Amino acid sequence: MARILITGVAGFIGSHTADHLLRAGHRVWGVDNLRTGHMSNITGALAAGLEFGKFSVLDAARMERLVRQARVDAIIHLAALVSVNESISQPDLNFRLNVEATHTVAEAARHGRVPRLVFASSAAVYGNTKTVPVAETAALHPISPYGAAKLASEHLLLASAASYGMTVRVQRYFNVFGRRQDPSSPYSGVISIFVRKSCRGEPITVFGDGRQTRDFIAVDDVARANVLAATRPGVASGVANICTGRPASLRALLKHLSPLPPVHFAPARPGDIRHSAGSTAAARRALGFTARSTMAESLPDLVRAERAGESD
Ligand code: UD2
Repeated sequence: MARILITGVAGFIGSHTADHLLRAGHRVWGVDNLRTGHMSNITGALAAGLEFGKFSVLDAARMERLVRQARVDAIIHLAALVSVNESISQPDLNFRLNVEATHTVAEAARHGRVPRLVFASSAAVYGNTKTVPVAETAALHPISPYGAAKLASEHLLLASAASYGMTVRVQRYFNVFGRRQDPSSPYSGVISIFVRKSCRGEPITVFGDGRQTRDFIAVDDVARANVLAATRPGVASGVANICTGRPASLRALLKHLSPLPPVHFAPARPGDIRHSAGSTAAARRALGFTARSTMAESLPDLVRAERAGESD
């Protein structure tokens, strides 16, 4: 069984990743400064043995101490500023939380001789790509400070891999959805927003004509991809999209909402991309990963959880 450290463990993706690792019998440490994460996300993980520390990954001394003491086999670095809009309004904070923090984690891994590091990157590194599905070899032209910081972090980590011999897996997540994604934030994913409003009978707003498509991937699939990247034997450094390869339109999403709340149409958001989907080949080849659940299969579970007022 492996010894794994998750940064950003109390966040949406971090908490699900911890649950999956613990269920598989691994030993898990987690850190989170609770800026956007919530302790309620890790109630189950704590009960299942998660060892939690509340501090920022920018605290280099504490990070290094923890990495040395826990003698971890892998770090899954998920701690980040996660909102594209916040990165635009606060570029300094974006730089600190999405670039400097990655460097601090990479240095803790180097000093602690951690053999493997898994990094949460994003489809935002591609920018307005015209190619669908987009492969990892496509041109990278991020159009937000967030996307630029994720790309800078990818380069820093892959250079660490080349210089110091650790294995680095870069995971480019597409549109992740599922339980514990905070729908009260205006920057939350469209699925969380629509599911909450549908359950409350509140009107929803579709920006644009609703024919735009996204590669929606369930958080359980993303957590499984993280577990594979951190624990699968014989994995080499590299980059992979974490996506389904099967895009769906907002209109298709509306068909699965029951009851369907009143729908308003508004002009498309500035900068909104029309179609987004990823190529799945690299993740299959490098990690043996294929997404299992579809949006249609996952939605009823999400609706049930929302109705029951469950946070997990
Ligand atoms: C996703 C990521 C973002 C960044 C970006 C890169 C999420 C939540 N966001 O943004 O972090 O990586 O991809 O390309 O995964 N919409 C509505 N009504 C609403 C909310 C959204 O019509 O109330 C539309 C929105 O205009 C867009 C689509 O739904 O066309 C998806 O929006 P989103 O905010 O869930 O995700 P996206 O792809 O803009």
